[in-house]
Amino acid sequence: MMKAEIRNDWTLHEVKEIYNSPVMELIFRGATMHKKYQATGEVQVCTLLSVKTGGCPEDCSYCPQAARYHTGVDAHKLMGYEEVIGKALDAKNGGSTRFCMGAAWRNVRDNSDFDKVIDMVKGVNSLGLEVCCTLGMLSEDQAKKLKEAGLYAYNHNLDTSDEYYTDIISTRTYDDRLKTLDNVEKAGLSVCCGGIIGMGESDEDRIKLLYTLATRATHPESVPVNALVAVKGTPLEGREKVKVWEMVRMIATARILMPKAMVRLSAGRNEMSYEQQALCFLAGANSIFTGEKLLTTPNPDFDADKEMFELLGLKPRESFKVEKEENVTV
Ligand code: SAM
Ligand code: DTB
Ligand code: SF4
Repeated sequence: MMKAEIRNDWTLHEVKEIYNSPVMELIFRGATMHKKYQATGEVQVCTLLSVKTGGCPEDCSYCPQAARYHTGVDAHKLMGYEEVIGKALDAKNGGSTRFCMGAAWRNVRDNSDFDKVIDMVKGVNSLGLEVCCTLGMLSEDQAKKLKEAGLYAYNHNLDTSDEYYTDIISTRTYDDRLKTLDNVEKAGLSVCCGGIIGMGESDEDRIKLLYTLATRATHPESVPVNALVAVKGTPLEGREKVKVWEMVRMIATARILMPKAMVRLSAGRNEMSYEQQALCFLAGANSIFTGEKLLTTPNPDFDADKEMFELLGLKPRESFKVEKEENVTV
């Protein structure tokens, strides 16, 4: 009997075998799954905005926004409503369908800043954009409030394996992270959860991260794969640049394990040629961040991405596509 392809019972051994297969074979398999479960040639275009930058109390070794590292990122208080809506409109006019607001917070607190974020979510939602937030840890009640305000997805990355996590962050645990993901799910929000490669982790750590994501009761709706942006002043400054083959391996494995997820080629694109990005799309990536900045670091500019889309024959995916498909009655 044919094995089902949407599975939550992957074994670590199976994930390892897929991840370690010869890279051409892996790309072919990722591309095959992509063609079967996704509209090839369609790429989800998302834009990030850091609504609260820097001054974060956490010690994530990769992060330029941690207050304890001297990275030259200025700390700002929460942006105002009008400015955020203006940026969201710019993103929409630039062809983006998902707008993700990030805050350099350890966790959400029930204060006036949260009320302001709730208003921002309402405002961005009313523009017809899929709204996403990444605000740190969240209670179930807070997740529900965001959902009621019109939030579509919540980004909360596991970043790496459970074992390697303690080498990267000491101010919170992997279980804290998992708890927030559960709260997000309970509120009926889409989960966006992925990781970073290039932090000194082993292949085993990468495999374990993918295994953890793919064996959740429900696969994340989107899986960002970030290449470390090694920022000066962070403990990970000077790390060697991630090779395209490592990105391809992560992306193709994610596509094979979680065929229906949006696999996002996230941080690191600024350092990649069109050819390298094309390989990632072929392997199964179907989402990117556009706009000249990620949260604090540079991203390819609008014209470069436009040129790449034209060259590769890619077109932007429409917003709320899954829901539209679910609502179609034949
Ligand atoms: N403070 C919230 C949190 O940590 O969940 C939200 C913002 S945080 C900057 C969002 C994600 O960005 C992190 O989980 C991490 O995966 C990613 N990130 C941060 N700095 C990065 C870097 N230098 N390179 C690649 N990804 C990075
Ligand atoms: C994700 O996985 N990558 C984005 C988004 N989710 C929030 C953030 C990347 C941040 C890269 C470093 C910076 O620009 O500060
Ligand atoms: Fe703070 Fe998030 Fe950066 Fe960690 S990744 S230091 S929690 S902003």
